[in-house]
Amino acid sequence: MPEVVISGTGLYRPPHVITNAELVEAFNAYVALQNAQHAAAIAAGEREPLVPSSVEFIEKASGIKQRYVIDKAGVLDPQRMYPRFQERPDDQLSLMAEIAVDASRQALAAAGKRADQVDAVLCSAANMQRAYPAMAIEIQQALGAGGYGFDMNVACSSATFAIEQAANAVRAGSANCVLVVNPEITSAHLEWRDRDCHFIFGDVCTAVIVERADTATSADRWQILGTKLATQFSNNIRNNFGFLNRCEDSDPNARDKTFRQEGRKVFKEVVPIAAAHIEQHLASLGLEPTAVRRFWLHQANLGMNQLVVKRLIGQEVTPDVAPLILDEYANTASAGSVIAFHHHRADLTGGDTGVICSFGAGYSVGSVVVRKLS
Ligand code: CO8
Repeated sequence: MPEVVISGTGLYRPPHVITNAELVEAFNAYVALQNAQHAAAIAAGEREPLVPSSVEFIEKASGIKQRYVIDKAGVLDPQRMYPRFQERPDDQLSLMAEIAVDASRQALAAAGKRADQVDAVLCSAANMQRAYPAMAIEIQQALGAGGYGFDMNVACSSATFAIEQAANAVRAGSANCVLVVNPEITSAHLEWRDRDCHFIFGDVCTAVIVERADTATSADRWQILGTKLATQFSNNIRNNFGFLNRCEDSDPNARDKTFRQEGRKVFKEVVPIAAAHIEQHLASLGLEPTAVRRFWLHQANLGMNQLVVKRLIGQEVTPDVAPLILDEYANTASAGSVIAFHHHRADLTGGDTGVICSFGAGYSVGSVVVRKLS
């Protein structure tokens, strides 16, 4: 079977930044409005008052300092508290495809590939903008790529799971060059009015070129030594939005129709699951965790990442070993570990080994062990 490499990555970063201070100001204005509107019910004990958020809590609990978003005004409007996007006609490129095309063109340029050399497009993300036609097929057409395309969703593990599908397609000979693209418009699934999670997510899109090693011309090639995927059902991160909602006569704005989680439980459960997964994957390749030069991990929580890597290498974790992009981008669902790989690999040299690893709702864990080729 042919060797497979990652030969280029791309990153679309939205134009707007929301700092924690801006976010908390808008959230607290929303809280004041709601409490004033429901003052009588609160005074009568029929309703709990909403409680303000704080910058200090957000930074201490998560490590997030800001996030990028496609629309800022809608999110920060205390009368609205979610992004405002304009519906597009069917003959116009859709929003997810637009940001995907941007990131994909960058990845193609980095890999030194033309779009017509791509023979599979996997659009893999935590949310899809519509049921069909597949986003991947629209992206394929917009780029001028050949072959086939399909959509995948494994929540925050969408990128790593897609990289395995891409590597398998190349190994099996059904494709020579695969584009994996992860448009994550998480601002649209986040409940910005919920104090427990309003700070968590940001928008972004990443793209990765996976191809045969013997056709790759990029100077920056990363051999895929192995991939390992695992899932285990949990309701601790859940979103009930779906196409049956209308038939169930459920409220489309009900709390369960956007992202919700039991954050504490997730934190406790993810650390042992992710650490054991990576350790087993490395062992299957004959590698010790201490031999890994860099861990590009899912970016959901600073403390969670430090604990995962500390379990693996048995010592305090520096940004050189496990770089953080969460402070700047927040949680970008499946794109987080790819952003870390995109920004923090240029200093590695031939022979260096690294692990790209995601953990997400499902639960799902996906790891990709790579080695820099010289
Ligand atoms: N401002 C001020 N105070 C607040 C706020 C706020 N915005 N929100 C909560 N508080 C208060 C609470 O009221 C509480 O007060 P008290 O102690 O008096 O009751 C106190 O702060 C502590 O609240 P929590 O216990 O909810 O806060 P945590 O310290 O647990 O932090 C986090 C919340 C940041 C969400 C944290 O639990 C976390 O990051 N958990 C990990 C889960 C995660 O990262 N989720 C992100 C999205 S899902 C995802 O990306 C996948 C993750 C991994 C999946 C697992 C696969 C195996």
